Amino acid sequence: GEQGYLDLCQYILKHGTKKTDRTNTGTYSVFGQQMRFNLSEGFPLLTTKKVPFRLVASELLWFIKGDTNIQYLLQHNNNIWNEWAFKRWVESSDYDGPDMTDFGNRRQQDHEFNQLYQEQMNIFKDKILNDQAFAAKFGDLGNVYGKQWRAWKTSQNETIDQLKDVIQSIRHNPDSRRHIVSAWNPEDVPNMALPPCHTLFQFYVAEGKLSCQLYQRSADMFLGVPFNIASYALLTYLIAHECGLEAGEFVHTLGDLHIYTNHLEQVKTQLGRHAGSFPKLKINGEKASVFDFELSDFEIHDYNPHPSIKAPIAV
Ligand code: THF
Repeated sequence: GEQGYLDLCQYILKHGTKKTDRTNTGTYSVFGQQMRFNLSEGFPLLTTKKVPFRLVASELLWFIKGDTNIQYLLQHNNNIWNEWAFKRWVESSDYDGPDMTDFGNRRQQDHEFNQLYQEQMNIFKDKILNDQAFAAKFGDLGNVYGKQWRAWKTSQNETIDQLKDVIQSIRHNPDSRRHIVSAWNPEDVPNMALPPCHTLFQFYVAEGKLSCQLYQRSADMFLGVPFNIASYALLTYLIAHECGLEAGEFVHTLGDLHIYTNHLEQVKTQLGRHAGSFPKLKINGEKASVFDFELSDFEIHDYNPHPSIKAPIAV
């Protein structure tokens, strides 16, 4: 449960190695840990800070659609992937605004620069929403999750719909040990704005329950992981619903798990809070297929979290 998450954060603070990283932020990091969430006890949306379920759900629906363009996210007022598309624009020859090199770090250190950045980001978002040609060119993150899940390109130029296939295999051959979806496509990694952090997941059926295990190669414990837990829990509930199963466990296996150096105060605040009980997820029973769900088909009940805690995302 939530205590497993809090214990891992505590463990990193105590035993983590200080490491540099791609984003030049710095992290405290450990390698190889696991959390388990019993989905029949509730929906694992952390209570020690408010986790915005609406953003988790719209991101998951975006993956399920096979979409890789942030336009859909922006249409749903979801800004969590903006920086990675923005980066491609400001590094392109089409961009003629003020220099945005290393904007992720500079916007935190330099107030004047942050205002310039916000202006350019607003221009960018406006163009993604209102200029289709621009959105097609700069809204796309490349062959990220949605592409690999729904349309993995083979060497024979065919496509594999891993998500559809795994649902078929859960329905028709529940005892199989091959219920796997991989987002890690080595040939395609160079064509992604960001190589997938949640790399591979497997389903398991026993006693009428569907469980899911995720291998996450890189885990931003404070900002990303609470989203990732809720996202895979929701996916498990949806697939269980389609397959006539109950939701079992979500097992979350982490590779490089880390706390960014500019999240330390936030993590300490969170660790000082008491975890409550998890909320309940209600899904619209009239929808049968995973591919038919919309945001309005999900409701979270009895969610009483501590207040949200703001932190900067490392880009
Ligand atoms: N990059 C990094 N550094 N960490 C990540 O967790 C991460 N992701 C995705 C891609 N790159 C990553 C993006 N996922 C937030 C949450 C998840 C994200 C990105 C950002 C975030 O800022 N959450 C805020 C609320 C934001 C809002 O309200 O708009 C929060 O308080 O939870 C890992 O999948």
